[in-house]
Amino acid sequence: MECKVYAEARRRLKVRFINPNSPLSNITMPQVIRKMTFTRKGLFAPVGLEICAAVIPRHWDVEIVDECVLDLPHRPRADVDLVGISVMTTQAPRAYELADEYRRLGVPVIMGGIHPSALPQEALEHCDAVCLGDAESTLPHLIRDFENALSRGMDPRQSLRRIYDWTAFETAPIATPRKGLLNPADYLVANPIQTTRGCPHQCRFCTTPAVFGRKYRQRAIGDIVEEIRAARERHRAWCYIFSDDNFGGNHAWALELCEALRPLGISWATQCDVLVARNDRLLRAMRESGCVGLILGLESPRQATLAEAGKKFARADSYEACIRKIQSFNISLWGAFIFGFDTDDWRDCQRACHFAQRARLAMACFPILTPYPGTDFYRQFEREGRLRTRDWTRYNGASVVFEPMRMTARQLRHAQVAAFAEFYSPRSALRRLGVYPLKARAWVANLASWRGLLYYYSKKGRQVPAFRDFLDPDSRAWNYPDEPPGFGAGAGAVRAMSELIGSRAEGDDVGAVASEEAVAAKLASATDSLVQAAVEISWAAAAR
Ligand code: B12
Ligand code: SF4
Repeated sequence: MECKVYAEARRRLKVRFINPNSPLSNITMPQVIRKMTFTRKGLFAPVGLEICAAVIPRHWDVEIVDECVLDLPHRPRADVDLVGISVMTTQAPRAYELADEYRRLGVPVIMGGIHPSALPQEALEHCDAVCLGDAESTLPHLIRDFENALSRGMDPRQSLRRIYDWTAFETAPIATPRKGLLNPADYLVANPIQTTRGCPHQCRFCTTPAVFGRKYRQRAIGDIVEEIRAARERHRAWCYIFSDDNFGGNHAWALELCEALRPLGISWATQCDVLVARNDRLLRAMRESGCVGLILGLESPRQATLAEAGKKFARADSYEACIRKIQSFNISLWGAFIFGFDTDDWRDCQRACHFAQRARLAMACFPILTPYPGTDFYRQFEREGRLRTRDWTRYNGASVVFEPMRMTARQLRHAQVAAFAEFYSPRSALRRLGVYPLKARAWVANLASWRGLLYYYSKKGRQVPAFRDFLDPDSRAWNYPDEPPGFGAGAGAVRAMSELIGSRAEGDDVGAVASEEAVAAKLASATDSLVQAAVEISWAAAAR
C-alpha cells in the first residue's frame, strides 16, 4: 500500500503515541483496587510518552492513546502519519499486534522503551524503526529523517534507519513531559516526576543498567521544581512519586535537590538504594523536604544471595541497622525482595519474610525473579536452557518463567503467596505498625492487601498458602492444578481477573488457562512496590 504521508506531504503531520495494554494493567487495577484508589483507571500516567510528545516539533499534532485506561481495546485507524509505540516487556505481545495492524493500514510504525531497547531485532519484525534508549536523544533524529524523506518525495518507511541508537548521538538532557494530552483523572499518579535516570550499580536482574547503561543522569533542578509547581497549580497536587530507579545515586546532587524542594511544602516518596542510610545529612534534608517513604530494593537478607544478584554494594548484615537508621528519620519503608535465586530454597523465602516483619517494614513485596531480556540472568538462563517460556506477558514478577534451582516452580509460587499472606496478616501488621501513634495509611494499605488475598482464595475455594504447607506435602493447600510451562497465561490471567471482578472478559478468544497465582499475587498487593507506594500515598491524600 502507498504510504499516506508520501501523497499528502504538505499538510500538518500527526503522530499517535500508544501505551499498549498488558494483562498486568488489568491485574494491577482491578475494581477491587480501584476502590482503594478513588476509582482511577490506571496507576501511573505514561510519562515516557509525554516525553516523546515533548520532543516532537510543534508543527506536528500529537496524540497519546493509553490503552491501559480505555474501556475497549484501541482500534488502529489510518488517520495519522506516524505511530510510536512504547513497550515494557509485559506489553510486547499487544504492542506487536497493534504495530502489525497499523502497518497493514500503511502507517509507518516506530517503537521505543525498555523492551525494544533490549531486543531491537524482535521489535523490527513488527515495526519500521526502533529507538534504543532515551527518546530525547533519538526521536529528533528520526523525525528529521522522516521529514527529509517526505520533502524529497520518498516513502519514510524505506528511508528511516532501522535502528536509532542513543549511544550514537549526543545525550540530550532529560526533558519535561508535555502535559495536557492525557486525562489526569484517569490516574492515581497523574504526575510521576522523574528526577534522575539510570543507576550507578549493576544488579544482575535489573534492566536499567543492562539497557540504559550505568551512567547516572540528573535532571536540571529548576525543571523539576517548575514541573512540580505547574502540577500543583493545575491539580492542587501536594503528594508526589519520584519515579526514579535510584534517587540516591549521587548524594551531593540529591542534597541540592532537597534544598530546592523544601520551600514547596510537598510530600514525596521514591525508590532508593540502601546506602542512603550512611548519610544522615541527606536523610534529614530528605525528611525536611517532605520525603514520607522510600522503596528499598533489599532483594534478600542473605549475603550469598546478594552476591548471586550482583548487588555488590549491599551488605546483608548491615540491612537491619540501615533500616532502623532511615526509620529514625520518620521515613516509612517499603521493602522489595526477590524470590527464586539459585541460592534460595523455600526456607530462605520464609527467612526473608520474617526479616521484613522484624525490620517493621510498612509494606513489602516479594516478586519472583524474572530474567528480563538484556539482563545477565536472561543470558544465563538462556545459555543453561532454563527459560520455560518467552511469552512476554508472563514476565510479570508473579509467574515462574525459568526453571528454579532449589525449588519447583510450584513451590516458588507457593512461597511467594505464603510470604504475602504472612506479611499482610493482621497479626503481622500489628507487630510491625503498632497502634500508637496510629499509622493510618499503612494500616489501610496493609488491611486492603490482606482482604484482597482472602477474597481471592475464598472465591476459589482454596486454602491460603502458608510456609507450614512445605512441611506437609499432603496438605490440602497443595491441591490445585499446576501452571504448565510455556502457555499463554496473559489472556487467561485477564479472564480470571474479569471473572473475579465481574467485568467484561477480555481475550476470550485466546483460550488460555488462567495464571491464577499471577492474579493472586497481584491481588495480594501487587508485586511492584511502586504500586504499593502509590496506594499508600493515595490514602495520605484522602486523610489530609
Ligand atoms: C513507574 C514505573 C512503573 C509504574 C508505571 C509504569 C508506566 N507505564 O509508566 C508501575 C508501578 C505501574 C509499574 C509497573 C510495572 N513495572 Co515498572 N517501572 C517504573 C519505573 C520506575 C519508571 C518508569 C518511568 O516512568 N520511566 C521514565 C520514562 C521517561 O522512561 P521510559 O518509559 O523508559 O521512556 C523513555 C525511553 O524508554 C524512551 N521511550 C519509551 N517509550 C517510547 C516510545 C517511542 C516511540 C520512543 C521513540 C521512545 C520511547 O523514551 C522515554 C523518554 O526518554 C521503571 C524504571 C525505569 N527506569 O524506567 C520501572 C520499569 C519500567 N518497570 C519494570 C517492571 C518489571 C514492572 C512490572 C512488570 C512490575 C511488576 N512485577 O508488577 C509492572 C508492569 C506494568 C505493566 N503495565 O505491564 C521494569 C521493566 C522491565 C521490562 N523489561 O519491561 C523497569 C525498567 C524497572 C527495572 N529496573 O527493571 N512500573
Ligand atoms: S540498585 Fe536498583 S536500580 Fe540500581 S541496578 Fe540495582 S536494582 Fe537496578
